Amino acid sequence: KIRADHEKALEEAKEKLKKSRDEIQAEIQTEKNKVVQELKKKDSKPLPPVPLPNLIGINSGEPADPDVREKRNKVKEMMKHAWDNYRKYGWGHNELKPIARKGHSTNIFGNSQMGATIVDALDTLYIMGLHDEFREGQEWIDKNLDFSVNSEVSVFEVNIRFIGGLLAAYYLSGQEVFKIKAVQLAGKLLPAFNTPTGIPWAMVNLKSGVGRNWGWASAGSSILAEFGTLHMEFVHLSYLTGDPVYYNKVMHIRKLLQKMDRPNGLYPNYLNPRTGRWGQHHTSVGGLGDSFYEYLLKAWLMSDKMDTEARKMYDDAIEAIEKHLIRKSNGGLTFIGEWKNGHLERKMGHLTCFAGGMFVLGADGSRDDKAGHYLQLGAEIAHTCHESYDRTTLKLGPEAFKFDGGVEAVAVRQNEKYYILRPEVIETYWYMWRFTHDPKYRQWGWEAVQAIDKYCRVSGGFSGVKDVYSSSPMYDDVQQSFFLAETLKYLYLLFSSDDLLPLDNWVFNTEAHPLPVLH
Ligand code: DMJ
Repeated sequence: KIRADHEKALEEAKEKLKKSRDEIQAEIQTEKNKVVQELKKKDSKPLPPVPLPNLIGINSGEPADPDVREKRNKVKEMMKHAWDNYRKYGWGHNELKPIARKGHSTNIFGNSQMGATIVDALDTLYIMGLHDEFREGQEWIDKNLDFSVNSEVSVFEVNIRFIGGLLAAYYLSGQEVFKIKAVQLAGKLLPAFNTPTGIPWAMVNLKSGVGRNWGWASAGSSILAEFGTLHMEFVHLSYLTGDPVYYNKVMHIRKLLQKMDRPNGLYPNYLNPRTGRWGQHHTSVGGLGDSFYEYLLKAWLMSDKMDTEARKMYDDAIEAIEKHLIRKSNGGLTFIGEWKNGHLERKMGHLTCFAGGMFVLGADGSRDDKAGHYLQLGAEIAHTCHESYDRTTLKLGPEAFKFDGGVEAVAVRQNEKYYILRPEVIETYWYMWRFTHDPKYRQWGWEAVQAIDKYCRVSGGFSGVKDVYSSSPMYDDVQQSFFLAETLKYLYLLFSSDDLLPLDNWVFNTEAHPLPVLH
């Protein structure tokens, strides 16, 4: 039998070799397509229908004032410039190099072309009424976005940009493909939770499901802002699928955190997923900590204020932060420093500037009825962050700035002087605008539009700059996907009327993807 099989295989091989190279390749391609089609059929089983939440204000926002309308149109034009150039030079790649005019990627997206910019930009395109562009993105996602790839990605980044982006696109457009892709992708992230404690790894291989942590994180730890920024998307996944698995994963993290002692009431940024112990005692409202606090507040808001456990955790955390991390500089600027092993570092990151918006968003419903206090705190942070922009040559904010030794809201180290098209300061302007309607926030937002357009715009898109204090800055040649997802969206909302995505009905994830309140 063995000999017979062998002979048969040889015959087949001989037959094949008679064919031309092109014929053989065509046959291989047909076989591949068949496999892909089979997989698609298997994966795109329709999900059980659930009633859609109240989707209010997805097609509104036209401002009455012609001057504001003009500004809003300018932001839309910038979005078009960023998208068209990505479309032309980076299509399907994760991001764009606007000067080299080719695709760009970083290790957070793994080694695969997952079209991060397309997924991140979809909802911004939708609310701006760029429907042809939205459809192009949808088509690419339908045909090309495939998660069965041997690629190690960041669980946090994929969650906030891809799952958040797909869910928002689904809610806004009602197109099933986005929901199906979000659920498929979430399934690929679940193995990251297979750790002794249930605290997920920072990275997971989408194909093998093997997870691990960043080499640089304290003693093999997972990062607070990463495992603590899954809640909103995972609750929506359970809602849309009727499968509690996602909800259970994030609630398990919350329960575990609730049981742990916190030094001075503060959450350290590092937690070891094997031992369940804190790593280095470093607390930050900027990088490594930021969106954990944001998601506690937003879990409460997204639950129509029913999740009072999340609100309590938020209130406790913010009180400790105010006590230990928030100070006033000699010049009267309120800043949020970083806590490192019992010592306050008087430095604030651009990332930390989102907290102004968070404070004002959390003012209503605050403990001891301190709404006025949090509104004021939000305004003070917005002012400080505006100063960090205003004290530069380009009127764009540095990555980090100090309040030490006579320095106020200014970057000192060369490697902290860059601006990479980040959104946080503009995000805070927008929240402050929505809650106060003080015209200075639109004024500050407009200053940022002009500076970005003047110094970051190049013919191939938008680029970050390496030194905001230099009058002839060098470009970093990266158009970050969050520029389209967040920076331009917040600017557009800032110059829209409040009936576009009203905050009573929508909660924005940390990548500015709006998810509806689940009443
Ligand atoms: C975004 O990807 C998200 O806002 C994240 O929470 C931290 N910051 C970047 C953009 O600066």
